[in-house]
Amino acid sequence: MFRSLSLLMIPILAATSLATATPRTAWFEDARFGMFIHFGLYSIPAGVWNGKRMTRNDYAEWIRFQHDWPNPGGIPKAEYDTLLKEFNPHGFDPDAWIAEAQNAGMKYFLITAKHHDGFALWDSKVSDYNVVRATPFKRDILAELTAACRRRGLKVGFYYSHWLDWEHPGGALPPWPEMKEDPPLPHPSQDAYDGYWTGKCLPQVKELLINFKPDFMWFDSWGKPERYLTRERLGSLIRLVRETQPTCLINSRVGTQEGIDYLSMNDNRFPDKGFDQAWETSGTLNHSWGYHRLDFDWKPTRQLLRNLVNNASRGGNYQLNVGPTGEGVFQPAATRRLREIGAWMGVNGTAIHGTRPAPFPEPAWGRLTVKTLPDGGVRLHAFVFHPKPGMKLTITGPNAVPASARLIETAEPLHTSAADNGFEFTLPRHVPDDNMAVAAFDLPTTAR
Ligand code: FHN
Repeated sequence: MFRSLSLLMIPILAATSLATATPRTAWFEDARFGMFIHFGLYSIPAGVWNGKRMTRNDYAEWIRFQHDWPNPGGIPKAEYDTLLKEFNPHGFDPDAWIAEAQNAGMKYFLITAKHHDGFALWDSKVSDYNVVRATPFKRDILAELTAACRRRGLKVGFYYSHWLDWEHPGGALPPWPEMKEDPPLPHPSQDAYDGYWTGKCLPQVKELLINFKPDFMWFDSWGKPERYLTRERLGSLIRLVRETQPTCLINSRVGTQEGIDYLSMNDNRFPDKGFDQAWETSGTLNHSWGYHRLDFDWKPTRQLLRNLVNNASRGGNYQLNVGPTGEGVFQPAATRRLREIGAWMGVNGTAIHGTRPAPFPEPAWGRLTVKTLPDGGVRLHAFVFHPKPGMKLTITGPNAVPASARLIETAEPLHTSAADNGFEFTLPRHVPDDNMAVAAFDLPTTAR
């Protein structure tokens, strides 16, 4: 029994609001897990051009710019644009993509509406450089995917490369404008960049907001983008989103932390502490974001699950990326991982979705989350890394022994007892998974 109702409830309820669940970001924080998709013209060459593997960061979606690096400009535009005629992903099935996301336990879906190469995946009236007007495929990929998300109850968001656009002469920035290249790479003038900003970027973002009413936008910049992403330009972009689609969330990679809704970590970076606002990590299944035919560097499912648990326990989301092939299908290695995660989430997702970080010290043996139950009770979850039968573990912080304790997967009850500044629990003789065991502890009704 808890020594004091108020002592227990205060820290736990404080924790549930700690992650600043404002009305706008509440769904995002409850969701915790989403799918990221990189798909575009670059999915066809898939990291290889004229039989030669791309150089530098080996991200397939960068092939236009950095193939044969440091040759400035990479693949000439006219040559790259031959991909337009080839873009015809017969295997694209929006419902199949969204079903994979949903079955993996993902609650939202994010796709590259336009990546750095400037190619748009919707029927843009602003630029003909898009899937409907410039390719034989002619289908509005974003419209179809948005409809599939709405049908299945997933939130939808768009990646939009606002900073770089290699198709528009004014937006064709080298990747890191502050970098000194030898010879120096050409930079557009501020006037030329304005041509891109007001002639393509802002009107295309407006189109996305009006046509699809996205739940969130994921803008992309890094390093020191302020030479082009000035306060004034960023102000115009953020205002546009707020005025056109007030519920739409904006991430920090827009280029500022002012006036945004959630922080985006650097790619594949999983911080060891949370933040006092909503945040996420976008991560890859292998190395490249876009489909790369020579990328065999697949991460094991247990590592992906660990990333998810680490972030959730620290109040963060995880956006796991898939790079569909030029045919528009997921690679078997991606599908297997998504389904393994889905099997795990089908059992343990309750300890991830709708949770907040526990207000207790993070144990060395694993991670904790809490959630408020519909009847007002509070449930604490413990993720035990590398569990061993009979292990005795302590959770420091709660001032009482829980009313009930069990492994989520098997419902096997766990023995608990009071310990200094917390309680101790014992894993059973049979642990169902030697990577991670997930336990749930209910607070006694008398504590409500
Ligand atoms: O340059 C991009 C990269 O291609 C990819 O889209 C990632 C996803 O976070 N963002 C940029 C690099 O940080």
